[in-house]
Amino acid sequence: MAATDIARQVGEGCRTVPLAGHVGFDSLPDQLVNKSVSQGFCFNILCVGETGLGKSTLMDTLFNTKFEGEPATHTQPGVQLRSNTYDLQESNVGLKLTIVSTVGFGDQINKEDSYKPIVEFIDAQFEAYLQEELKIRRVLHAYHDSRIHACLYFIAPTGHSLKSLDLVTMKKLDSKVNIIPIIAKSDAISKSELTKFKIKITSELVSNGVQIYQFPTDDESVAEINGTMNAHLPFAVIGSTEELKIGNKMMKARQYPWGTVQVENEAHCDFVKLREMLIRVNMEDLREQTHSRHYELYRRCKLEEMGFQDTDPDSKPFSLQETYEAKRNEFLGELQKKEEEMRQMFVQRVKEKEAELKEAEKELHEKFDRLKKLHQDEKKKLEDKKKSLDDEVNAFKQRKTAAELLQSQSSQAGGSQTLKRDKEKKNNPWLCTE
Ligand SMILES: Nc1nc2c(ncn2[C@@H]2O[C@H](COP(=O)(O)OP(=O)(O)O)[C@@H](O)[C@H]2O)c(=O)[nH]1
Ligand SMILES: [Mg+2]
Repeated sequence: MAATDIARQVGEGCRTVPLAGHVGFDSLPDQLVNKSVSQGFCFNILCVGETGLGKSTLMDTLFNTKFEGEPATHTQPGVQLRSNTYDLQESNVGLKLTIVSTVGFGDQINKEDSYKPIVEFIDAQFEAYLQEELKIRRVLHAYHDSRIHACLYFIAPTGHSLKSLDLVTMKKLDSKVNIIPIIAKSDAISKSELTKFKIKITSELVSNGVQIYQFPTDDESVAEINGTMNAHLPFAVIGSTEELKIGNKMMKARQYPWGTVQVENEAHCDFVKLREMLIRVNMEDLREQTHSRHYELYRRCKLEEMGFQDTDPDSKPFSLQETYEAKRNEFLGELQKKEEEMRQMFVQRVKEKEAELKEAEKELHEKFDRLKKLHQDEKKKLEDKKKSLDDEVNAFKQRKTAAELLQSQSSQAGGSQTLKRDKEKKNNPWLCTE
């Protein structure tokens, strides 16, 4: 249902009645102011820009103080975000101010991923807020909201055009944060060059589809000034904490051999315009836009990613409970599917192992049979050899017996012949026996 329809319905059942006397609810705005003042406010600024472009100096100049911090070096291996929170007090209004600055931005040879730590930082603050919101016991009034309300993007005063690093970074950030582009150290650029540079930057932002923050013109009280200031973007600023006596007044200025540039002189730079727009006129709108536009987008994408929806596929309202149950059923279904898959896999693995074992057993049997046969063959060969040896032994024995017999016979025969010969010798001594 559209918001206007709801408004009409509420209006239809509602009658306007006059009051006979003072009731007191006209003090509601005052009550709100008092409550807000007692709670205090918080504002978080992100300064994105190359090292040495005057980020820290501008913050000191804007808030008329000296925030501590060492100047960053150009030797950082990557981009880091340095965050500091300060408690400031003006009249009876307390402000918890967080200044986040990019350290090492633009100092690497490969600048391809320079925007990533910035995007991650912004998302991390949204995520922390979302987690607080989703808690069962949430304490949002006491929660330190660290979401970035304004991103001051420092452009180098080259007078040429935007660097690709600037365009890529701003493009990546524009749906997450209110970008206010500013030309840093604008005392380094001449008046005519500055006018051309502003036009060039604006046209490049438009042609690359970079959405920068527009000061709101829907509130009548600020519509005129905001409308005029939108035309002055990007603001050309100068920062300085040095105070010089100009006339009979102490003023923030930068002194050069050829003259003095006054930070708060609108003829010299847009510093006053920036301070006016950022702090004095639109601080609340920047906070509001952060919550209702950028955080809302992050929250929506995140919840959709988690599977939450407002309507079902037939565009009927879908409650959180239904979404939860649908998700739970989907999860249980997936779990069951996974379980079944694992069971199947297990059975398959067991089968494979069984087949492997069977194969190994078969191979073992075959090996055993082979060895058994080899053994039998060997045994047979040995038996044959033994038999042939036995035969040989027997034959030898037979031959030996026969030889012995023959020898004994021949020795017997030899003995009778000797007797015969002795006899003959006796009868005939001249007989030669040999
Ligand atoms: N010319 C000029 N110099 C500036 C301006 N703002 C700061 N600086 C000088 O630039 C140098 C670096 O400034 P710093 O604030 O540390 O830069 P950061 O690294 O971006 O924080 C310092 O010497 C400042 O005095 C400016 O608007 N114009
Ligand atoms: Mg610095």
